[in-house]
Amino acid sequence: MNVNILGIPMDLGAGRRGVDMGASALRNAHLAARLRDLGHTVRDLGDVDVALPETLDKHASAGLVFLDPILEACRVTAERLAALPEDVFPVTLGGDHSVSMGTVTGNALRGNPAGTRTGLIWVDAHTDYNTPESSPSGNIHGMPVAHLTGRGDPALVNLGGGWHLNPEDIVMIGIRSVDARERELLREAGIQAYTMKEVDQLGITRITEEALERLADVPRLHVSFDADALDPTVAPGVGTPVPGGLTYREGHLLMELLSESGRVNSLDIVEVNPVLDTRNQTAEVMVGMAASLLGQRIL
Ligand code: B3U
Ligand code: MN
Ligand code: MN
Repeated sequence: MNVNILGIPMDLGAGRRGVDMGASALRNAHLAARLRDLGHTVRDLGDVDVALPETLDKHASAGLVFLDPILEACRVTAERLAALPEDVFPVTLGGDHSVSMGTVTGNALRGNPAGTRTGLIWVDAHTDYNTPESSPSGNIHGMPVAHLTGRGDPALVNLGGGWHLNPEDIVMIGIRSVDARERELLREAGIQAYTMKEVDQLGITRITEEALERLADVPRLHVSFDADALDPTVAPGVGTPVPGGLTYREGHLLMELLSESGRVNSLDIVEVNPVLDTRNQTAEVMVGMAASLLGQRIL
């Protein structure tokens, strides 16, 4: 496959500094070489320009912290991804999870300016379904999925022109931290979210099968993997660690099963925070997850 890597070194959407260095940490953990070893043709497209928080006034407009520079980075990200040839598999490196408003939109718009129907597999401890009104923090990394489905700030909602995700085309896995109002919004929208309780009860194999079955008619699938979905013992370098996450083996199994399905077209790796990490462990683990999604086999 032709794999293209694009970094979005942005921490404006997160509550603490450091995930802007995530893309660099993932490159340092030999992402490109690992994917080349699997037989892929890998090209690194470099980074999208992102404003530094030190150069900006930190103020929230209408409940959104750093709205304008985040909007701009997402707009450029979407534009770059939409312009790629259709056979490319983009691997986008965050950055905080607000980058996914740009990545999911750009991948949907590739080869089709009106936007192709896309299924989203959101691997995360959090549902990231807050709106500016429901958010307890104003941090935009807690809001990307709501905006992708067309709710929230009008400018962010309009990143894809009229294109949006259908709530029924979203499956979340690894969930264990949801805000009170966010829970109501998720229920109203009818989004399928597998919490850690379901991971324990049903197992990753059944959950992945159900997810692929639910998305059976959806032509394009995007995986957005927030490093905090993994247990903090496995992935300590994240800004908002939540105990009780996916094990190393569950994370790999999920990626291996998705890989075997042959249906995934693009991947985000987000929320890796080298400042809080131990010897780049989290970036190394996440590179392993990407390798499993892109065809790494034990035998
Ligand atoms: N739900 C909280 C916390 C949060 C969401 N995503 C992350 N943290 N990484 C919020 O601020 O919206
Ligand atoms: Mn997230
Ligand atoms: Mn998260």
